[in-house]
Amino acid sequence: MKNLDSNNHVSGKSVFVDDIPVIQGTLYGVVYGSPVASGKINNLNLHEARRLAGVSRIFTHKDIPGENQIGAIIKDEELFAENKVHYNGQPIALIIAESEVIACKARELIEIEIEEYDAVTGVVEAKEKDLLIQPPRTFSLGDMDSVWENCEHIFEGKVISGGQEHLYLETQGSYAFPQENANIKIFSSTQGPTVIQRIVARVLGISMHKVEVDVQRLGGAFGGKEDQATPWAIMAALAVYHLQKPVKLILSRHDDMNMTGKRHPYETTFKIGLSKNLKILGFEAEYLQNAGASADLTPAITERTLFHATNSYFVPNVRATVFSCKTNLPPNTAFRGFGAPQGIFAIESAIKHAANKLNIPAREIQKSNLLNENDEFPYGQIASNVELRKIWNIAHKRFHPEKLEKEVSDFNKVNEMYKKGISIIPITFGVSFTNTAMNHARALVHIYQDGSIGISTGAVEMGQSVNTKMVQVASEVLSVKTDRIKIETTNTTRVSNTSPSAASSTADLNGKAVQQACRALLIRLKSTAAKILQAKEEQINLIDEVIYIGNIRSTLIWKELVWQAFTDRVNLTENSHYATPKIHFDKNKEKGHPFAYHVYGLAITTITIDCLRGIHEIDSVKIVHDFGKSMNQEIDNGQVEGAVVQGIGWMTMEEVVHDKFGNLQSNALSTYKIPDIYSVPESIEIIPLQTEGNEGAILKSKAVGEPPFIYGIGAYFAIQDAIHAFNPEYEPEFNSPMTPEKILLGLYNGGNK
Ligand code: LUZ
Ligand code: MOS
Repeated sequence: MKNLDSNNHVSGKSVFVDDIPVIQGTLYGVVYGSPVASGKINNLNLHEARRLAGVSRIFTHKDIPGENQIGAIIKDEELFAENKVHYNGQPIALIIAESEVIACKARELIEIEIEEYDAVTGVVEAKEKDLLIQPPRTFSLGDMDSVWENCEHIFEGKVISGGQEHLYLETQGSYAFPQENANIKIFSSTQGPTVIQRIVARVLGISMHKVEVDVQRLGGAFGGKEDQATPWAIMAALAVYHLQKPVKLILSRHDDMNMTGKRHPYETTFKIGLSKNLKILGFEAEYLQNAGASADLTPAITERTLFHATNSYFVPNVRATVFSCKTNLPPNTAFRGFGAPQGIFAIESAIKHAANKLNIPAREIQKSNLLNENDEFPYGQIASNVELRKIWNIAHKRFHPEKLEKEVSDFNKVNEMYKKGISIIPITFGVSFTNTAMNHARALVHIYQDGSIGISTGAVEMGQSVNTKMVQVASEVLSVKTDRIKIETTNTTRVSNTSPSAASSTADLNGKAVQQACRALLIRLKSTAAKILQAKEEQINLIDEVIYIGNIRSTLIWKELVWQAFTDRVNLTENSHYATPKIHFDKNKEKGHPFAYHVYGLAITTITIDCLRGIHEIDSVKIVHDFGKSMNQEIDNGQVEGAVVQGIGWMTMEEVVHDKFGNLQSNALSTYKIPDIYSVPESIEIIPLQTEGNEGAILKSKAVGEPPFIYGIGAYFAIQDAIHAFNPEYEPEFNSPMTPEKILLGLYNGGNK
């Protein structure tokens, strides 16, 4: 089944927040952000701006009836800065006007006096000054005190990974409406309708039931709208609260890039110890994570880094510590992978570093340490249904990495100014929100009297095709045609208390709830069918909209059955709740069983660099990926391809640059390069490892949103490999992204060319 929205997307009919027909009297908001990254507001002069014709009102913290506090995990973030500002672009005021153009003009007229402080932008400085979002967290396993003396080889090093701008096509935005009795309805481009409902209520000092949040779909999110859709929805709601007029607030691309957080940059120091036969005996890592000015989702991202510190390997002795450093940048936030890619890049760099020093291919170390069944992760979970060796073997049989390596070295022998490189990366990704409490979802299923079906869940469609998957689930359980099924908008009045659509878990959690609801409805319908056909309930089967007694086809069909059930006063609506079974985690001990299951995979990346220009092309990415039993291979392949390209972008070209004052330099598409059609790999080959799947996965079809992002890391090591072919003196550093500048430095530094 193809994505439900495909036709409407390509013909431009799909509705995003900014496409919602505008209601008469609508006003427009523009946000005034801090011009400096750190300082104290001495005076804010709104006089001239307020006088501009067409300006309705300008709001500041003084207009907040409830709490000026939007922090979802830690209450450390103001909606509007009151006294001090902590990053450039931090909202200080909201201008509401008859048009966006007028609001923008008014913004130019705002005058501010700020006593500027020195900005802290780097993690090392932040840590030295003890500027932390939360106390450091450590996961450990085994005995780190005595491990090093047993190691034959010990290596230490440093790994840096950069930030990443989400660059969803649809920028952040919301459109809020006054309702009767001071209720407010908000259309928002958010992954988390309930987060918005909760925090709007907090800031306005009203109860959650007065706030309705509705989401049709998002034009991309990637984590950027898990928590950071919130401020713009609150601001629109605040203006509605005071003005009782519809208010639309859509960020311009420039404001979006300046004001919102990104993937956390990391600086990691590691120590790795190996035995003579290349077993990793010890791994120690200290991750300095650049959290930005407030916590946002950082505490959860911290955890996911720790959960993925050893990637696909069993390491008996581990100590991994994250320092969440507080800096004067916008609060960094969720981004596909959620701290796991940063952790995995660190251990893969450590392995590569060791391999370089030992003058062996990294794959020898990788292979020797792959996780086995019943191995213990540093967080206490016991690995089960581990597919890594199977994947490794399939990759070898189907892709012949030794042959590929030979092709690379043959090419490199005869080409002077072009060099090829190759790398292998295995991945292991834990599926479930790391915060156990978030792993539940609900579905509301109506069967209408004509046999058509309407489904509401907490799942937000953001291009990942979750709605299509929900249709598949219902269609499979009820055995009805997919075009009988409609997926409704995600709305807090129909499905309450939702977790955000995140953690690759949306289809699992919401799909399970849909499945349960449909199963309950099916039981009732079978009971009606048994009555009509004078058969036993357990004999009744529904197959392709026809009712069977055993395997004998009856004349009763779906539509008729539903109508009969309705006239028989059967309840044709079901509301179902699903909570992932068995998972738990003890944060005091840092041990437990946090994940429903793991997703495994492996990618072989080959690239060619141009040694004159320092640019590169990805020749191929060859993947063996554990889909479980994919319920929709085309959609899942699409997720893998998109994730790989996004991962390669993070590793090779996307460079978030701030100057030392904390001003974003890469604040437009002319200065921030994301992969385009010309930079995607020549070929992405995906071998689906169809495994037994896992009961925790919907229809045994494993989560696919984030894990394949990590394959992109392979591009980094493949480029290093190519540089080395050109410059034998190359001293590899682990500092992503591998931009053309860094490639050139690698090619010509220390070498004799
Ligand atoms: N969001 C979240 C996530 O709140 N918790 C998680 O564990 C997570 N993992 C991946 C992506 N988003
Ligand atoms: Mo996320 S990184 O919002 O799944």
